[in-house]
Amino acid sequence: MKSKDLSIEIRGEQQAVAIVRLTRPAKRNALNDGLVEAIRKAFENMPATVRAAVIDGEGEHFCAGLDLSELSERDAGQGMLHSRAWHVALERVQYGPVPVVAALHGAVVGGGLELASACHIRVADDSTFYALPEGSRGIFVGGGGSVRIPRLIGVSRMTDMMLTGRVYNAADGERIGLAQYLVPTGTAFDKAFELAQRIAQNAPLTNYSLMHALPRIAEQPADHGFMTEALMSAIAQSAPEAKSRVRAFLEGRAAKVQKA
Ligand code: 1HE
Repeated sequence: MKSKDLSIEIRGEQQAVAIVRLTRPAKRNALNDGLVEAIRKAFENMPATVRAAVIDGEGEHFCAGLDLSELSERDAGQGMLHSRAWHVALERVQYGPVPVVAALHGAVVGGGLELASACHIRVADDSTFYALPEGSRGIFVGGGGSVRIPRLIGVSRMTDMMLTGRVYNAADGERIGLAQYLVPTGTAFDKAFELAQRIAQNAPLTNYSLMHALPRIAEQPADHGFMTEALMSAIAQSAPEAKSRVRAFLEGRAAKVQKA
């Protein structure tokens, strides 16, 4: 796919990992309408060989959020449609065909944090910082952040970030749940790619269940969640791939779980 602000490269064994990169470093990878649409199309049109994806940003920062130069051009109705377009694009990331690992560095702010929070795993390097400057710019989140970010860090922390402009550094971000991995500066992509390659080896149906069922079960009353879990587990275990993987373990041909 061709977009000057987004590149897609397919890598790894059996072409199983897609690298989706924001390539607008001169504007700190700020997300204009074209770039949001390119993200949507990238996840809608993943090649069939792809089993996992990494998303990262070129230059000193992951993403400076919404392209503020486009904001002044919109009236209320257009603003509503704009936000809904972000929702569709980031839903394609979260509920697309494959798990997505975000490799974070530098600024992960505003819509950049909204994009990161639509991914399944976030790997941050030590240069990462997180903020929601919408509060001080007189606007609100519009890319699904009010739904996804509280699920990572809680409503009160998000409220604080928006009311006070609080910036979390990389270590505190990992501590509160903005990222699951913290790695030395300059190594987030390598770690994310390693994780994506590992994820790509799972049975596709297991990955699909994790991406699509887990967040929905989290929204359901417990009683419904147990039922969804039972249905999902019945479907997953009935796949031939599940049978052969379990047999491989029982016959001593599959890796044991190693002590961490
Ligand atoms: C931009 C943007 C942008 C940079 N829209 N052009 N997001 C923000 O409020 C964050 C605004 N950006 C920043 O605070 C800083 O740029 C950074 C901390 C991310 C990076 O600082 P730095 O010193 O490396 O870069 P810079 O000199 O500030 O910016 C370089 C260029 O990128 C400059 O343009 P130039 O033509 O003068 O070179 C900046 O204007 C441009 N640039 N960030 C447009 N965001 C779905 S709703 C989501 C709502 C939000 O995301 S609100 C939060 C928006």
